[in-house]
Amino acid sequence: MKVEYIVRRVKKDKLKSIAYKIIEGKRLSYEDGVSLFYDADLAYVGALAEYVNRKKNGMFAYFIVNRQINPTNVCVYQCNFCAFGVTKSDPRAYEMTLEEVLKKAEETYRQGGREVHIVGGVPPNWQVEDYVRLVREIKRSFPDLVVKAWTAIEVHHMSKVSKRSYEDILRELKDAGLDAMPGGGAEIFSERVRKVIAPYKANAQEYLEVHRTAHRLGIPSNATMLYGHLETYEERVEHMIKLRELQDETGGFQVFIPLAYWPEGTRLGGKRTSSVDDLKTIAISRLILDNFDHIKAYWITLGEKVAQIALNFGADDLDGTIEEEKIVHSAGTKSALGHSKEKLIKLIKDAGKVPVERDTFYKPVAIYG
Ligand code: V47
Repeated sequence: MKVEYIVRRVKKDKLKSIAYKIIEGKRLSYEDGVSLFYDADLAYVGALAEYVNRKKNGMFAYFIVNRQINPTNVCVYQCNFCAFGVTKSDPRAYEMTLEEVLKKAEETYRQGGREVHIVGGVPPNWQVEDYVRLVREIKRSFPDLVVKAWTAIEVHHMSKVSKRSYEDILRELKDAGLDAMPGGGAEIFSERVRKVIAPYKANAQEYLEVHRTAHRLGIPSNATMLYGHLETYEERVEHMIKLRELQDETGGFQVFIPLAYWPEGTRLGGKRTSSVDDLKTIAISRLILDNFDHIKAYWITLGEKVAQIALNFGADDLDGTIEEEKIVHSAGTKSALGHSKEKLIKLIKDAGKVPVERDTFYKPVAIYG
């Protein structure tokens, strides 16, 4: 269905004018984004988002053969939305040895994986050298594996405990073999909400400053937004616009990943997001973030079926095979793990898209036409 046909059918002038802006390639304002959340239905934002996505990515939808490694769940920050991080004395606390981490990296490499995504808690006793050593040893053992590691939260923490600048720390990590940074830790930038859900860790400005510094040093990174807890639609749009502003400045973000909140076992509690909210949030992010090439439908939080549908609502990437994931599984998701490459290819094909196996930097390594 042509997007112009969909625009003609919509009754509200405001929504019509937003659609014309999109067709003319003009940037949406904060008010436009808020209006899409409140006034537009899913089919409308979905059609517009898919129009934009196809202009950017054609019929391609991406995935990567990768593995997540969560080296420890011990965390000083104890965010209220998180069911993964525990204190050192908690009976659930664990810390992997370097050998255990390397064994996981080896498995990934042997299975044809291209990336290890390292994300975990922030333990009280870790020094900068502990974070650097992990990167250096993985890279030394498996030079071909891309190391996507440590969020802005960890980098800010390292800076705090060592009294060194973000730049200094990121340079050392890069020299050790850090190739890219994941987007975790953004949560929601609104100070009002952050005070309640994540009162102790890096704030919005600090998160953005770490990414700004990484981009300046040639370390590409990803961006996330945790939604579906206490934030308003206005705060979601404000979050996206802050990312869009930084992207205008640096161009260093590779992909935006909306993360649906899972409440089980968290201190914050609450309800799960609806699939309509998930798809609308993905679609609206595609429309607001005009300077991001990619939007990820993270199947761990969305579930495979919604992630698959999202590929027709503005998303063009499914993340990857992942193998292991503890953060959202601690909070209740039942997404099965250890998906084969073939399973992801089938999910994408059944969504009517052309599967592209990519590397961390969205360079295609195989097209399954
Ligand atoms: O920052 C924590 C989220 C993030 C919950 O960069 C939760 O490619 C839902 O950032 N319900 C870490 N989400 C994971 C992450 C990520 C994942 C996949 C790909 C990339 C990438 C990054 O997980 C945290 C937080 O926002 N999280 N608890 C929860 N209860």
